[in-house]
Formats: sequence, C-alpha cells, structure tokens
Amino acid sequence: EIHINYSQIFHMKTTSSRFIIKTMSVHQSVPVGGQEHCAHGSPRSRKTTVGRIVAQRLGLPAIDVDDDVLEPTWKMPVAAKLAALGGQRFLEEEGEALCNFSTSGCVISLTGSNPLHTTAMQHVRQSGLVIYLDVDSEDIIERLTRMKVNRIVGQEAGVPMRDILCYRKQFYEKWLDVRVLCGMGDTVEEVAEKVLKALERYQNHDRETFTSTRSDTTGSSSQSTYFSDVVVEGLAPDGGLYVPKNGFPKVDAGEWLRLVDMSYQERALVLLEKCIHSADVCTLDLRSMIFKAYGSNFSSEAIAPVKHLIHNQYIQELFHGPTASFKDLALQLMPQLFAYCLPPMCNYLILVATSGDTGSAVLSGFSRLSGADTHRTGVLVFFPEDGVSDIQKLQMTSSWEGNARAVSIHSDFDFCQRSIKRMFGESGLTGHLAVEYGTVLSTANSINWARLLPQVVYHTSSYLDLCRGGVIRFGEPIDVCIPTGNFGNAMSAVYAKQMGIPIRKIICASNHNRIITDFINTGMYDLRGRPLMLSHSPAIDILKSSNLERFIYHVSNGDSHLVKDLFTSLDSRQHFQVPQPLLGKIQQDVLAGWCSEDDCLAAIQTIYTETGYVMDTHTAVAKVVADSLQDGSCPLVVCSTAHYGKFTPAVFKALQIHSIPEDPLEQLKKLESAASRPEMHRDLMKCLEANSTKGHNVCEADYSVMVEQVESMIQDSFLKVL
Ligand SMILES: *Cc1c(COP(=O)(O)O)cnc(C)c1O
Ligand SMILES: *[C@@H]1O[C@H](CO)[C@@H](O)[C@H](O)[C@H]1NC(C)=O
Ligand SMILES: *[C@@H]1O[C@H](CO)[C@@H](O)[C@H](O)[C@H]1NC(C)=O
Ligand SMILES: CC(=O)N[C@H]1CO[C@H](CO)[C@@H](O)[C@@H]1O
Repeated sequence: EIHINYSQIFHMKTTSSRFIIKTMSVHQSVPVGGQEHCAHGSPRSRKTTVGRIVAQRLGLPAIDVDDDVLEPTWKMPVAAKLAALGGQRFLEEEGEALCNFSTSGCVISLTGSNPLHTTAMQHVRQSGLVIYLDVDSEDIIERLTRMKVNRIVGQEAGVPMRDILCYRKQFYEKWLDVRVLCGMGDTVEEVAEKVLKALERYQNHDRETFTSTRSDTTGSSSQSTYFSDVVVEGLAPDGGLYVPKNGFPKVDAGEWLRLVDMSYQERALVLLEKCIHSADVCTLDLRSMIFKAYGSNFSSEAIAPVKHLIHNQYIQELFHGPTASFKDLALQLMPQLFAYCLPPMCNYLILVATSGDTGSAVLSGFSRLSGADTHRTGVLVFFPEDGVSDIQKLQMTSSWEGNARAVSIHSDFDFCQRSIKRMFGESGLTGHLAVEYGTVLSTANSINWARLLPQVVYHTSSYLDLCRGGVIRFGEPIDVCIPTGNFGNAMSAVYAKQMGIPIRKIICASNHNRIITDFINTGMYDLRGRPLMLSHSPAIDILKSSNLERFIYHVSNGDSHLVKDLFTSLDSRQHFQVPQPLLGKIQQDVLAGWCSEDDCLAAIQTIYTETGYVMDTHTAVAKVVADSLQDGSCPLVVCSTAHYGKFTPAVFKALQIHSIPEDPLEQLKKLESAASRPEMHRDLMKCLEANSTKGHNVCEADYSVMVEQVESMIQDSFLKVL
C-alpha cells in the first residue's frame, strides 16, 4: 500500500459551500396530505400539505400550484380543465402555466404531474431547490384510496395505479436536488420535519467535513476538508486516514423498511446520498455514476446476491463484477467519483503495484470512464511477471487500451511497490511531469474513502435481502464473517452497523498470516519475527493492515492522540499494544480467528460434498472461522470475496481432482462441469476464451525503465500541454 498526499499541491479549493435558496419546490410523488388531480373531479378539500407546514416553519409564503397558479390562470377548477382537455393536453398546459410563473422567496408545492414536463421542471430548478418526497407506492395507493381517488393524471383507463406510479418515478428521480425518504405511514408533520432537516443539511456543507485519525481536532485553525478533497488526496497530510468528523449518518427503521424492497442500485443511491453531500457530488450525477457502476457489467442482476449455504449460514457473492473479486464493488464506482472530484486543469496518472485482484479491478474501473475524463485520468499497473496467477495476468493484460495499461516487471511485488513509492518521493520527477505534461501522479489504494464507502452498501444489502426473504425480521441480529487483509471490507461492516444495521458480531478471518487475529484476541499488534508466508488465499497475505487504524479511531471514540502514538510505535518499534479497556470494546464489535492451509482446502471439499457449492479459498477461510466462532443463535453471512475460478490450482487440490488440464480455459471448464453452484463467471470465461494477450510490456527490474514506462504512458494518453 502506498500512501501519498497532495495537500501541498492543491491549495486551491474546489468546493463552495454556500447556497442561497431563492425558492424551494416540494415535489411529491403524490399526496402526503393530498396533492393530486383526480380524473373524476371529486371536490378537493382544504389540504394540509407538507409545503404549507414547511413554509410556515421557515416564515415564507406558501404557493400551491393548483390553487395559486393553475386556477387563477385558467379561471376554472383544475378538475374541470382536466375533464375538458384530457390527460396529455392537460399535462402540456399545466407545464406551460408553470413556465409562465415566476417568483422567489417562497415554498411551492408542485402537483404530482408537474415533473412529467421537462421545460417546466428546468424552469423550476433554475429558480431554486427541488425537494423530492420519496413516498412508497403502496403508501400512495393507500392514501389515494382513502381520498377516494381512483385515477390520476396521465392514467389511461385500465392501467393499474401501481404501473403509472412506477412510470412516474423515473421523472421524479430526474428532477431532484434533495431526496426526502419517507417511511411507511409517516405523518405530514413527520415528513415536514424531515424536509426541514434535509434543507438544513443542504445548507450546511461545513458539517460534513473530514478529519485525520491522527489529527487533533480541538484546534479550529485548519482549513475544512470535504469529501471531494478526501477522494483526491487519499491519505491525510499527517499520515493518518480520513474519517467523517461528525460520524456516519444514521438511517431510521422506517427508512430501512423502504430499502427492503429496493434494488441494489436504489439502495446504493439512497445510502450514498446520505454519506456524500450534494455540494461534493450533485445527486443527479451520483445517480448516473451508481447506475453505470452497478449495471450490465455485473454478471448478476442482484449485484451482490445472498444465497443460502448450509444450516443458518448464508453466502454473499461479492464476485459478480467484471474481474470476479469483491474489489469491483468499490472500483466500479470509485474512479467515477475520483474523476468527478478532481480539480480542473491537471491530468492524473494512477500508479498501482499489485500481486493480485486490485490490478484488474482498477484497470476495469478506470477504463470505463468516458468522455473528457479519459483524456485526463489514466491508470498504469505494475505487476511481477512471475508473481501472479495465469488468470490474473491475462485479466490485467488482455483488453486494456487507451487510459489503462499494465506492465510487468522481472522482479517481485515489493520491488514494484518500492519503485512507485520512490517516484512519488522524487520531486525532480514529479516536477518534470507537472511542468511538461501537466500531470500529477496518484494512487487508488484501499485506504481511500471512496473505496471504503461503496462497500458499506453491500453489507446493508445482505441484511435487507435476508429481511426480504423472510429469514429475519427487521431489527433481528445477524453475524458476518469476512476474510480480512487490509481491514477495508471489515471496516465497511463496522460503518454499516453504525448506520443502523443490527450486525451483532463482525468476524474477521485470517489465514496463517494471522496478525489481525492475534491483535483482536490479545490487543498486541506485533510485526516482529513474523515473515509473510505464502498461502492458498494470497489476497489476505497481509501484515500491515492499513484500515485497522480507522477501526481503532472508531472504538476509542476518536482518540487521535492514542491512534498517533500506536501507529508511530508500529513504524518505529514494529509493534503496539492497546490498553485493556479498549481491547474490551474492540471485542464487543469484532471476533477473529484463523484458518490453516489444510483446513481451508478441507472446507472447500466438505461444502462441495454436502451442497455442491464450490467456494474460493478466501471464502473457505471465512467459512472455517465462522464455524469455530459463531454460536449458531442467529443467521450468519459469509462474505465470498472471489469466484473460485480465480484460484483454480488450490480448488483442484481441495477437490482432489488429479488430472488437471494444461490450458487454463480447459481448467475452468472442468471445474464448471463439477460445480453445481455458483455458476461460472461470464467475464472470467470470456477473458480466457479470448486469450488475447497482445504481448504486454515486460521490463527489467530497473527503476529508470519503470520511469520511462510512466512517461511514455503519459505521452500516449494525455493531451499535450501547449
Ligand atoms: C482484497 C481481498 C481481500 C481482503 O480484503 P480487505 O478489505 O483488504 O480486508 C479478501 N479476499 C479477496 C479475494 C480480495 O481480493
Ligand atoms: C404564457 O405566457 C404567454 C405570453 O405571455 C401567453 O401567450 C401564454 O398563453 C401563456 N400560457 C399559459 C398556459 O398561461
Ligand atoms: C493462450 O493460448 C496459448 C496457445 O494457444 C496457450 O498456450 C496458453 O496457455 C493460453 N493461455 C491461457 C491463459 O489460456
Ligand atoms: C456492458 C458494459 O458496460 N460493458 C463494459 C464492462 O466493462 C468493460 C471494462 O471492464 C468494458 O469494456 C465494457 O464495455
């Protein structure tokens, strides 16, 4: 892991945090309190809309589009107009009337059909802030029934209300600055309260800043650091990791229940909107990034499906992304956030050293950037020519072109890593690249907040899926078990718990490189006399667990002095010990165990025999540890972090298949025919079938040769600075 910081480079701030709200339009996906034209013109009672309450609380005038815009314009009741014109013409005239209406300094309640009119909504958005009251369709139908409304504008006879509401949702989603997620059965007053809170959040970007795990926050001298800064900088200037200054947002039970019926993408959108302020990433852009990240590039529509494994153990398959490991869940989204948050003017070249799954996931994620982003954001991956598996090599060298490239080195991972670090440290080089090519070097490692955050979503999603499937009722606890290396995946589970998901224990699983297990059981983190040992689960062969620092910060209630002392001691003396009371707190959240090489292979064999399911080696490590530490009193989710097809030699060994074909493609086919579950990974198979190693660059273990590779990549990828 390489950490660099750019704070020196960017003194210019990209974010401005003040908004002046001229007008606020509350558009509601129908009546929380009554706001819809009904086709049969039943007399509309005086309604208490959310908009009215909000306006009163803000001391602003309230305007109701029906009463204050449409009827005075048309000089007739809205229902009569609707009867006279019919749905389509009505929508047009309604939109036109709204376009003709201008005002400022008030709260406007729109109609349920206004968002269907593009020009009208452009007009409305220009003049202020649009707040979308996101109400559950079933809730709307129930309310409409109570109001004796049986048809709404735009609804042809015979089209079910449910379908028309679903059709409308896409327009509601298109025109929002702020979403207010309404729980089932929220009262008008409760919704109004949420609107006011959302408005306050919108206006107070300053409350969503980040701090370093090692910095003393009592002094108020330093400049604010926002999400967009944190994504670009990665590591904090003092060597600590960035965490949200005011903690993680909480989601209430009513809101979680809404999420139960949502798709993965919708869950991601709602949750990430709560974690990323719209001044950093505007809501509509966040939406398109999420739908691009978690779309057809995943071989499962569910993105991170939860399957029953055995007894009360479930498996969350985190390997359906394009490169078949869980790293895709973060790295299909992170590059988009990164490109979005970059300050203008410079090009960025991401340098990565990898011996495993990160390389292909980073290449895939960054190669999917489009448009102008590809002209100024590139990625160059260095890997040891003889230090990755056949499949991993093919994944990294097959189809990348343009802004993504992989180069191998006749050396080991450490050499690649050291050389990159050296490049960052050489001001002669970085200065040259900045002046000649307007290019800044950067990384995308797992301490970056934008890699951690997307992972929170799948931990909440597995819980919600278990609710949807009737395995648990919302509020009942589950345990999760995670094969752990850099503690990123585990830390995301800690944050999911903080958001309100009742995870009882987060169980960390190590292989025989068991430093994290020993730490969690004894409070002593000790690198001394602990050589890195090879294993069947190479992605967790890690000794310096980088995200652990965030966890210690969290359990110590943000004791940055302690964190600084501990990690300084780790650097200088190769170990640290946490105080006893803190160890107690750590063990309340987290359990840890380790799995031997033999037990790992035996577990793959046993589960295969009992269920037909083939686990990858990392998943098997988690399964073994889950069996030894969980008491079976609640359901347990095992995080499956890779598809078995990525680690075929160990899987053959586990299944005791002796006649192993030479050709990796044939190997995969042989395993596919043996496994009844999970299905073969589409992209892994495609990658092997194409076998399109166009011959990648293989370089000598020479620092200057690597620098040449960096420079030639920059020359080939970026527009020249004139
Ligand atoms: C990266 C990786 C891990 C480790 O995840 P951390 O977040 O670093 O703990 C586990 N399994 C696989 C397959 C991986 O690629
Ligand atoms: C909008 O204003 C224009 C110009 O004043 C007028 O011609 C038009 O009829 C108005 N439309 C509506 C629907 O009020
Ligand atoms: C690619 O094809 C060549 C020859 O056709 C074969 O020797 C090699 O093993 C294949 N590589 C992979 C990874 O399938
Ligand atoms: C359908 C789709 O979006 N496919 C993309 C998946 O990602 C690869 C790169 O990882 C692209 O090349 C595909 O176009």
